[in-house]
Amino acid sequence: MPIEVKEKPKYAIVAAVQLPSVNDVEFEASLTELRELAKTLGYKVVSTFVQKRSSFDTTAYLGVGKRQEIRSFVHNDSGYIEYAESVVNSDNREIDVILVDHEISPSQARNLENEVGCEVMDRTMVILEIFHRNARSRAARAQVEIARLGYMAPRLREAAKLAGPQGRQRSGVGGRGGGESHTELDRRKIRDRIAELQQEIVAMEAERKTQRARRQERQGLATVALVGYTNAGKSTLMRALTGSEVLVANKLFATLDTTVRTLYPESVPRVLVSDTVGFIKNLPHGLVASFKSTLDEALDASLLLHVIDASDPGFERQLEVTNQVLVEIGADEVPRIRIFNKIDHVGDAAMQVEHESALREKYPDGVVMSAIQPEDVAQLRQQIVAFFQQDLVETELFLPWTAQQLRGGIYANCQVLEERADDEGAFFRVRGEAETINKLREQFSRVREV
Ligand SMILES: Nc1nc2c(ncn2[C@@H]2O[C@H](COP(=O)(O)OP(=O)(O)OP(=O)(O)O)[C@@H](O)[C@H]2O)c(=O)[nH]1
Ligand SMILES: [Mg+2]
Repeated sequence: MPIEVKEKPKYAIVAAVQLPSVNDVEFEASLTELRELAKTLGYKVVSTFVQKRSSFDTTAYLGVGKRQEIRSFVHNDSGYIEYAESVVNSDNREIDVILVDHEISPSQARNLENEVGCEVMDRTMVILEIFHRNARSRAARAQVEIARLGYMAPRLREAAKLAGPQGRQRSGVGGRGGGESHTELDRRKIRDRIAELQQEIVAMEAERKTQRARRQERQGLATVALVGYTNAGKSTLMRALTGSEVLVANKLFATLDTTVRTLYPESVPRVLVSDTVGFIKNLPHGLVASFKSTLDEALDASLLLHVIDASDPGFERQLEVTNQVLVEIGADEVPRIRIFNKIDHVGDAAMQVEHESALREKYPDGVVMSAIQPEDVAQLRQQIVAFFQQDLVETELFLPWTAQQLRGGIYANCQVLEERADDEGAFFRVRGEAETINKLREQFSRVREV
């Protein structure tokens, strides 16, 4: 059941175990990201509880002492102030949820929930919830629902236990109530529903493939896909490059569907740009699988624009995550341009210059820019067009006066460098894709034969 955001403020606390393999910087970055994710869901994070451990506690993720500390905080026990002065729930806020920065097992979640007396959501659940809210199209909705059901299935039994003999429904995890038979029934329903959704997706995919094939047939194969970490500025750049109105929002996972638009002003060859779903560290596995089809767009592209938020202190880690996902979906062979975006958002002017030169040194092939600077966008557009013009050929076409109705086709598909005429017809010196030019020649000769 989705959690309503609008009614009253929702308060959350964040809790995490720091394993020995994770350094402080990484650990902090991950916590910051979880807080961002929480904000996207409409939560106000009032406190963070961390604990260094060699491994997660098998019963309830956090150690017993930390659990008690959180319980006291949630219940605002008076003794708590002496216990840990640094974090006091002084405004006596009612904590709605504890967000845990790892994926934890169903029984760990249940035990923690029981012990601290407050709903627990793990990182996976948080991300699934955001995807669930942001999914718009039928395909995205179906994909998210499959991932959610897959996550929920093993948790049903735990939810039933938590609900107790009365079988009252609990929020969050989505249990239906007590009793084995109910759980089994629910599980079967989930399996059936997943199968049904998968069939729907297969059908939608076939449809999408046909559309894509038609599009490519019509417009050649010049396709670019914007990929990268969530909130990097992909949709902003998409808008700027295509003059279209795609959704831009300062929240995580604003885009869940792939949209396709033409590069604007139009170029020869015409270039199609697609925006894709953002990546994130530890993207739940169910979601990677679900969004594979959406990301196929990236696989099919001739060029990837890997957008990186250069103003984020953790940008290198984010860059790495995107690289990994691209390997996972088999798109690591596609040529790509790295775009270090939001340079305008880095500190003051001096810091921008310094950051930019450091980036240029480390990534000589990368582009350092700002999606909100029209000159930067124009330059990037030029670079994209140049990429696709590498393979263009320059040649001459002759169009007899009797076939002048085809003149528009030349202008629509090629860059006309020169046009001159004689008694028989018109000569065009053109630059275009070899395949397109051959098609035009075929057309001309057919007309002549008629
Ligand atoms: N200052 C600055 N802000 C930018 C720039 N590019 C994007 N933004 C802002 O960054 C936020 C995220 O931008 P989006 O374009 O929605 O990011 P996205 O990569 O599509 O994000 P998801 O769809 O969530 O994966 C928005 O608030 C944008 O206005 C930039 O070059 N400079
Ligand atoms: Mg977007």
